[in-house]
Amino acid sequence: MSRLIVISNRVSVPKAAGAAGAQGGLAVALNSALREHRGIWFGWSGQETEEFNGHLNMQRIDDVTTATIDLEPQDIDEYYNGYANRTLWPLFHYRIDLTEYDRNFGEGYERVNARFADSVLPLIEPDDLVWVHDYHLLPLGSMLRQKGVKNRIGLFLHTPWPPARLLVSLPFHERLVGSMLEYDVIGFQTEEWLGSFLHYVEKEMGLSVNKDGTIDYDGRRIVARAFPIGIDYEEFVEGAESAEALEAYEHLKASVRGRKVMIGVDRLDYSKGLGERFESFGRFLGDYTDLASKVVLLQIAPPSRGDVASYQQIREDLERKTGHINGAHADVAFVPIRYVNRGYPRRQLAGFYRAADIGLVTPLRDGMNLVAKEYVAAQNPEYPGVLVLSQFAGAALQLTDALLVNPHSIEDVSEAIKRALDMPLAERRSRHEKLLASVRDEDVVFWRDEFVKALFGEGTSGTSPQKE
Ligand code: GDG
Repeated sequence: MSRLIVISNRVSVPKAAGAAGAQGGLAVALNSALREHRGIWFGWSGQETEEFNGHLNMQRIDDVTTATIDLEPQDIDEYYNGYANRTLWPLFHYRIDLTEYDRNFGEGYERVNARFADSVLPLIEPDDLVWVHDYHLLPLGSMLRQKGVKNRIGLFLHTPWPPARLLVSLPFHERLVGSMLEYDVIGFQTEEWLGSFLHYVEKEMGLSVNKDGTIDYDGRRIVARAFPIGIDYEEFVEGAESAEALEAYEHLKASVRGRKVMIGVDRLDYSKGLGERFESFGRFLGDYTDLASKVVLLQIAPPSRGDVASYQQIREDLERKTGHINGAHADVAFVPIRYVNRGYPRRQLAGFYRAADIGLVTPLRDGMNLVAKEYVAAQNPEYPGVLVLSQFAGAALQLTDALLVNPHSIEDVSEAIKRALDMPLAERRSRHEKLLASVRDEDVVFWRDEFVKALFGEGTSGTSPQKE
């Protein structure tokens, strides 16, 4: 069996056996694949060093090896806070108004990608499969090729891929996308993002796409495909039934004293549509004043990327909106929005999801959105809650039995809340059953195995002759 080399911006160091529940689903899935393949996970340690030295910090836990490097402050500024989070992230989430183009960011991005390539190079053996993750590392495959790596290399993009008309606003977009054609497999979350990528490739690069979605380029065949990511279903359901989850469930239920609970769980990010969600909830409270004291919105929003100005702004904006809505609709013994800027252990989170009558997942744009799937998995199938889901989340293409909404329309979301509250139990059950089947069958293990199979070259028409 080939070894697997996973490369991502950050490495989630596996916990010792028995403590796996403390990790996110993606880390669990990748770690188990790495264990099966005796693999290595390479990336940035998250630490700063005064001057880059390429020193590899290797750790081995069970059969998984992690290898990390430290980056210097300029790298972190230009590559991570800069090009990744101030240029590509907003652009890929259709926010060209927030997209910053700075030559130093672009240079820093290429420099750090080259540093990643140099550092990981000595770890790659001839039969290894190399799996690169996300928008931080788009040119990494081509840099590895330049250094003579002939292995199969794949990329999975966790974010959306923007329409060509938006992407062309990025200076040197041809260079960035051109570099991606050195991968053997390019994976997207959904057919929609895949379609936008293929459209760009045809229109801007003049390449032809075969009927099966493959692209012939420079004597090689590139597989571009959708691989919708899922959650670690088994782990999540087990967590939702744990003592910690039950305690969290009861704690929340007791605190709301019979009110209906709506829950939102999101990194504090402008792509998640939190401001619009709060406004919609405010509209609901205003339109249905008789229900206003009977509902509560619990919004868990751990801060992220606090070094970037647009993230500081969204934080201020949400604090203002929360204050405004609570000021208008609270009573002496009741506050409609509980807005919490911190994270909770996964099992507690599962208990909160289970206690919520409505899951509000309303991003303006999202590659997939795992919270929607976690909410479904955490429900009691006898008395399931209702998922209200943005049509602009990748998950909406699979979770078609949710109440799909336009998150920009506060009327639409407000009415969906009303519909969810009124939904008869039989309809809740039948919708939940179908949602659950999708979440269970297309879980993270399925996603990972499908990608690794494609990377291995299984099930693809035509071989990928290795480049000399
Ligand atoms: C990117 C893409 C894609 C959140 N708060 C807490 C907590 N979380 C966990 C959730 C969930 C994860 O973080 C968030 O995943 P999402 O998928 O919702 O969103 P992104 O972070 O933007 O992820 C996205 C994903 O990559 C995977 O490909 O789906 O589209 O943007 O698992 O539960 N976890 C804990 N405490 C919290 O308070 N423990």
